[in-house]
Amino acid sequence: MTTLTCGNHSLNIEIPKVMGILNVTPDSFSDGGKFSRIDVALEQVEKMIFDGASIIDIGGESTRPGAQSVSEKNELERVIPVLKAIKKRFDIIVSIDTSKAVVMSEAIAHGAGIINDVRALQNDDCLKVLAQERCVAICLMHMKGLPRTMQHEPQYDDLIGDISHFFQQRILACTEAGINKSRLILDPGFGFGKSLEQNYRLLANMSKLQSLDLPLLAGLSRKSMIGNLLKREVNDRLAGSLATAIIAAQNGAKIIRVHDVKETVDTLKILQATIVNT
Ligand code: 9MG
Repeated sequence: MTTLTCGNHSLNIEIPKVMGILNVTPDSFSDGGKFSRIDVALEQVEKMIFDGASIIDIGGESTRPGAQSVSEKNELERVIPVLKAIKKRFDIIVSIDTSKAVVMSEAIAHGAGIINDVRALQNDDCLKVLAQERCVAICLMHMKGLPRTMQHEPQYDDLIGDISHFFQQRILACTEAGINKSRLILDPGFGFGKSLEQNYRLLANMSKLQSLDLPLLAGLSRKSMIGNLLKREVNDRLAGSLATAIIAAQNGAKIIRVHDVKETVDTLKILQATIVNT
């Protein structure tokens, strides 16, 4: 499969594409709420599009380790006005990072083309809402535990096997609910209930998840697995982020979720030029 239907856009993922992160949370771990005002958010989106982003991912609930949950009302107030403003001004695929059925439904009504759920549609009514909305792609992410506690000594019998098994179960839940498999994207969830060593084992073995026959998404940008290894603060992790992006793309990731769009697009162009000339 080389294209994904994302609302009224068709996304060719033969060559890896970049998803730019726009956080609209006040406590987001790396850009700390800088983009919560609509005009500033629009400027940031314009730059990400200019730099080569194919998708803009908006999140109204922080999923950083230890983060507090946010009410439905607050999440809607953070996300929907920004989504509306982006769709009015730009012709770009917008992904909404949410685990709440009401937010999914409202976001789709306002033009979201992808639902990015770190809880893989396990919350109430999510499967039902997305079964009704047939043109929207869905990213199912693997997370062990919940954001508040997920980094407390996560244990696996077989890291890749356990993640594969989780995906098989979630794919089945989707298809049984009436969601076509062709709409799904899988994300192994770097940093979500994985130790430092487990995250690098996952990165090294990510290609094994290709056997599930669905596009893979990887989000590694500025994460602790980079900062803890390199002893770098969050805004000093660009080199590490680019290294992980290139390894993920070489291991089959078709969408790379990042803060630094321009640098990641350049890095992926170098990879692509090398691949076509092998
Ligand atoms: C919202 N969010 C934060 N990190 C993420 C990741 O690695 N993948 C996806 N799909 N979403 C993420």
